[in-house]
Amino acid sequence: MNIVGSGAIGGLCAAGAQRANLPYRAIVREHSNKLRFVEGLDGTITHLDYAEHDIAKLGEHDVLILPLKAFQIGDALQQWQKRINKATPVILFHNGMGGTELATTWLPDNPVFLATTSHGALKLNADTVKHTGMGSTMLGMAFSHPLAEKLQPVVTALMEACIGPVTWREDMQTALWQKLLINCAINPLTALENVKNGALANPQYRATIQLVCQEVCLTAQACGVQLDEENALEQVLTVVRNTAENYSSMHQDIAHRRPSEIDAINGYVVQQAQKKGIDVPVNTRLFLAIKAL
Ligand code: KPL
Repeated sequence: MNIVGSGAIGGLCAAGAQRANLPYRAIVREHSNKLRFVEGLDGTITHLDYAEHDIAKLGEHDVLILPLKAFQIGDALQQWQKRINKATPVILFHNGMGGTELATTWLPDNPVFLATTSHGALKLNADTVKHTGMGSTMLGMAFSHPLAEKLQPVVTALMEACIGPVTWREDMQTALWQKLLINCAINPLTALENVKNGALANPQYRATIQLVCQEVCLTAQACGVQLDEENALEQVLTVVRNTAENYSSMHQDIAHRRPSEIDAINGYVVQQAQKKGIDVPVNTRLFLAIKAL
């Protein structure tokens, strides 16, 4: 198993693999630091192992996991395309939407999986990640593939060890919209207000979160995806509570003056809503506010 990048979620995956004694290779992107330590929810520290030399090409028994930012996936796929076999399973693991389209463009022949998680994880510094909140991971195919049936149990078991519990989703697009809803509500608000996720439980944010939920549900429905509107607010608040001690990834990106995933999160909703002629004023306001930073 090959895990690319030094992000917080990649760190959780590598630590999970190491604790389960699964062979893995942590691959650092150019100009990035190596992650060294991952602090678990129980405070135990996992020291990550690094392959000393790079691999030339991945085969069909290698799995490639790309836990990257949404805007890094296109470049990564373009680069990895030349270094993998057509049968190498690839797992795209990012917030927001766009993974299916990128996989269709760059890896149309490979079995490509999509993963999304509600675990909270935070980079404390360049070499340390802390697991800050329990969540779960959804896994499904980006598009149908002849190897899907054979690979599903293998990839699910790997991901279960890395970042479980894992639910296999035949309706992955619905799972992605469910996670999109959560990111649309939590990420920009925590970044703009400079607060941890837990602060959003405060009643002062309730009306905004409720409106974000309504707008995302309406847009999803127009795109052919049925979200559970009645429970949408409660789903967001559950993640707020479970990851109360986390700073969201967008909070961290803005705080460290890095590019954020806003285009793939609220930006995606605004774009889809525009296409369908739906007004999404609150998502638009949050999108523009983050863009203006
Ligand atoms: O996905 C997340 C993120 O920060 O991007 C959540 C689940 C909201 C955890 O912070």
